[in-house]
Amino acid sequence: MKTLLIKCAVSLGLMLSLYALNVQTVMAHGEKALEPFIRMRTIQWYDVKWDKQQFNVNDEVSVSGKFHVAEDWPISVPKPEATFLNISTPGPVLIRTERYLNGKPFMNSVALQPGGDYDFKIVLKGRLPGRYHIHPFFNLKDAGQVMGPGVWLEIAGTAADFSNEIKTINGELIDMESYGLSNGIFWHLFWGALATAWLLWWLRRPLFIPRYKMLQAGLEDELVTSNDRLIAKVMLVGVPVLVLAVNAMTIGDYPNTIPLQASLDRILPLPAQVNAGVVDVETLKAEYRIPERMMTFTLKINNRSENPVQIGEFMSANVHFLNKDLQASYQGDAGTMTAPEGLSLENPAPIQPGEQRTMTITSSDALWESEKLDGLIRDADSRIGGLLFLYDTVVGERYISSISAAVIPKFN
Ligand SMILES: [Cu+2]
Repeated sequence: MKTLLIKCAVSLGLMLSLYALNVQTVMAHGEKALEPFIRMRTIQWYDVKWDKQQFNVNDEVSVSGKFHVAEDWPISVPKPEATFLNISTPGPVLIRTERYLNGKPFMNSVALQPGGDYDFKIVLKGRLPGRYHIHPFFNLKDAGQVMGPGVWLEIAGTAADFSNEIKTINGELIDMESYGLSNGIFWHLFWGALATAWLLWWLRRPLFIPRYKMLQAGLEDELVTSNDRLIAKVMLVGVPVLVLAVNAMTIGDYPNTIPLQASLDRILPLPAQVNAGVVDVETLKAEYRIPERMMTFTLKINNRSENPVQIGEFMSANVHFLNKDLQASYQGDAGTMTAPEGLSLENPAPIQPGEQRTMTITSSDALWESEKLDGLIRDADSRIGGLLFLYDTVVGERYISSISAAVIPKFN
C-alpha cells in the first residue's frame, strides 16, 4: 500500500514537472495535430489582421483577412461543401456579434469553391477579462478544424460589467446573458422530477427475482395494480396534453419567431483578381531534405506583366518564409510563425517582363519541424501546398499563386 502511494506520488510529480517543461505544447491546443496535408492544402489564410489586441470588456474587436481555398484539395478530405467559420477561444471569453464573407453577413455553414479566394470579417465583443490565445478557424465537415493564425488578446475590465442586450424583432430589449434562463432551468427540473417519480414508483417495490417468482406462480395479474394502471393512464394522456398546451401558450406569447436556421449559405468566391494569370507559377518539383529542414521547389515562372517581379514570400499552414532581400513588402505581423530569412532564391535577379524562368527556391527553417509540417513525408498523401507571393517593386502590385507538388524526401 505504502509503495503504491509512493509510486503514485512519484508519477504525479513526474507528470507535473513534464507539464511545467512543456508549456509550449500545452499552449498549442492541437493546432499542429491535424495532418500537414490538411493544414497546407485546404484553407490557406493570408492578410489576417486584428484591429486591436488590447481592449476592455464590452468593447468590440474585429478580425479580418482573406483565405484561398486550395485547388489541390486532398483526395481523402471531403470537399468543402459544409464549412463553418468560427473563432477558437478558451471558453466564452468573447461573443461573436457579426460575421461577413465577401462583405455579406452570414449565419450558417457555407459551401466553399476550391480555387476561390474569400474575404472575411468577424466582429467580437469582450466578455471575460484575461489574456487569451485566439485563432480564427474553419470547421470542415468530416475533416476537422483548420486554424488561421493565432494571436494573444488582452481583455481588461471586470466580468460583471459585461452586458449583451439586443432588440428582438418584436421590439423588446432583452439581456442575452439571462434571457429565458429561469424558464430553461424550470423545464429541465420539471421533466427530470417527473421521470424520476415515474421510475421510483416502479423501483420502490420488490424487483426482478420476486416478480419473476410471482410470474412463475401464475400471479401475473397481481404484478400490476389498479393504481399502477391509473397512474400510467394519467402519464400517457397528461404528458402530451401538457406539451401541446405549453407549446400553444408559447406560440401565443411569441407569435413572430424565426426558426433555428439549418440551411447552407451560398456565397460565391471573390471575382478573379484583375491580375490573375498575369504572373504564372508552375511547380515542377519539390524536395524536402530532412537533416537541413529545407524544402526546395523547382518553379517555372512566366511574367506576363509590364514590370519586373520578385518572389517575396512562401506561406504554408500559417508559416511565412520571407525572402530576406525583399522584406519590406511583407505586410503581416512578424510573429512566432515567421522565418524572416527563410526563403532563398537560386537566382535573385527580378524576373523581367515577358521572361520565362525555371528556377529553384529554397525555404529552410526549424519551423518545418517545430510546426510538425515535416510529418508530411510520412503521410500517405505527401503533397505540399501553399501560397507564393510575388511583388512588382515598381508599382507595388502583389501577385499570389497557389502552388502544390508531390514532395520527395531526402533522408541524408
Ligand atoms: Cu494557437
